[in-house]
Amino acid sequence: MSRILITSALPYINGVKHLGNLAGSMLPADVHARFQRARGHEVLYICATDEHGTPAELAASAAGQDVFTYCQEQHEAQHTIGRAFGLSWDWFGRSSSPQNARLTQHFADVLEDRGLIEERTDKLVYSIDDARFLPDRYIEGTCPICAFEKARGDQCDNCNSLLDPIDLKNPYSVISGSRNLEVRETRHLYLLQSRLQDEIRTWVDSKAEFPALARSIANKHLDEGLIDRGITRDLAWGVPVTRGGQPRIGFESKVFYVWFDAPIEYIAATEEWADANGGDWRSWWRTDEGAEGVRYLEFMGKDNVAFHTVSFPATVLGSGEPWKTVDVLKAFNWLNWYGGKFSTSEGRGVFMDAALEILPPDCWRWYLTANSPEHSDSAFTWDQLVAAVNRDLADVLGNFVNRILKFCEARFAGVVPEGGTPGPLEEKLFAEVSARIADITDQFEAIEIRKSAQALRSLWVLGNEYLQEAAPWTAIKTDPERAAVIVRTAINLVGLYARVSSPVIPFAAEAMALAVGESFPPVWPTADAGGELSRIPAGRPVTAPPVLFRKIEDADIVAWGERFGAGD
Ligand code: B3M
Ligand code: ZN
Repeated sequence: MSRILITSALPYINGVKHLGNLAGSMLPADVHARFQRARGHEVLYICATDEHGTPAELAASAAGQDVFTYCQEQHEAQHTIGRAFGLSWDWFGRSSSPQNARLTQHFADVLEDRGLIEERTDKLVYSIDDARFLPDRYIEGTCPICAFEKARGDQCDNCNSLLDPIDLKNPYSVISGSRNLEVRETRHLYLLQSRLQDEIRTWVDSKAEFPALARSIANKHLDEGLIDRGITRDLAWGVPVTRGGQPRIGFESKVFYVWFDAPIEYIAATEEWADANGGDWRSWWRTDEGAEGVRYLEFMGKDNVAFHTVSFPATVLGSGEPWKTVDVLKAFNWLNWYGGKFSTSEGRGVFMDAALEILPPDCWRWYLTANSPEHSDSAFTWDQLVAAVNRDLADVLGNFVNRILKFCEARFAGVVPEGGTPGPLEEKLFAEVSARIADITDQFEAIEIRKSAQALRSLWVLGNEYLQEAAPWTAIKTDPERAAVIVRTAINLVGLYARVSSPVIPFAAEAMALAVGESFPPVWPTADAGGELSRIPAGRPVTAPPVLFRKIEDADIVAWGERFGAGD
């Protein structure tokens, strides 16, 4: 048994996440966590809301709430909806926790003690009417290059030039529209990443299991040369800047930058979990206190990779302390929405709460796994969703389960029949199922998301093929013992399906397990199908579950298309 630590990128606090966020971090992390638990490993799956920064402040004020109340409510909402999707977090924390504040301040202290943090003076745009410094994205004005009037502080969307906000002409605050702006000097802390260049490269090179996408993103930044990074901001909402436990002089109205404290929350959320459950968080994170043997996997979208292969390692390696670092970094591409992107700010696409209003969680989990934006972007389409639900889940899996259990109820009084011995058809089935179990296990182990789904589907298909060939409805008339073997074997297949499908469709898997009297959550099968398909003994009562998967109707698609504005 190994100890496996899993984290998925922390969803930002500003509202319920869309399906792209789910597909590219939390769902595949959950699938892997469920798989490894079934394998008998000790798994800790940690996630949290990422709560600091200007967008949270602005979202709160747009909602007419103070930022504490806003974050509290949004955290609860994300927690509830994640659970409804079956996300089996061992802890879903908050980056605004006291644990994270302490740990973030600790890292800053240690980094400064080691000469890796220094104070510098920046010139930033200050809005007198808003009484605050404006981050780049909250300043707009006329592009000094092409005269476009709505250029953003960091980039012009018209001519694509990268800009410095102090070069904009006629700048105004995006927050209030005020043009009453001036450039002011302000002091900030810089993490001297340039000094960690070699150490980080050696670290990246040592990570044999990093996939190509993660490695190439890391190397691109390293080849360009790491730049020192401002880790504080002129903001009220965040981790206060301290030195040795006291407010840092001159930094009373500043906080740490959200991307400095957010990854530290992976560790702090584990501490939150330990504080709530009496666990030992240090044995998961300190290699001098037991974390040496931990295998740590991170799941995230590709836009987060640089932060996890350069910035966060700079914090952790720079501390010189024995922290556990990531072994496997699984990065995802985008799930696109009808030619564009899912967008939180523009409310485009299907969001997690709305998704559950129209279909049960397993339908989404299956669809987003089978069509995972894994090795390239993938496009959401209603047609693919219909195919995934109606064909794979309803016609292939649901139909098989229902057919065999209904037959058992009708012809064997709902009791697994005894008698007979497996014949050539069963031997053939065992051989095929053995190969499929081995393949499914390999794909889950390798975190090949789409291939895991394909492998599962091809195992499901075997059930219908077997029933078609074995034809128990004919055998029952001429050879009841033969019919008994077939029904017993097929019911065992239902039990096996419940086990191997449980990482992806946990709700249906539990219903299947219950229907055939098996325990849940399950134990992963061996690849010895002969053994695995004779676990459920003759004499056990079984019941056909209520419809496992309802089919999507044409009328549903019309209604959903209108509701979500898809296709136009
Ligand atoms: N919150 C993802 C985002 O909002 C970011 C991930 C943090 S992981 C430490 O795009
Ligand atoms: Zn321009």
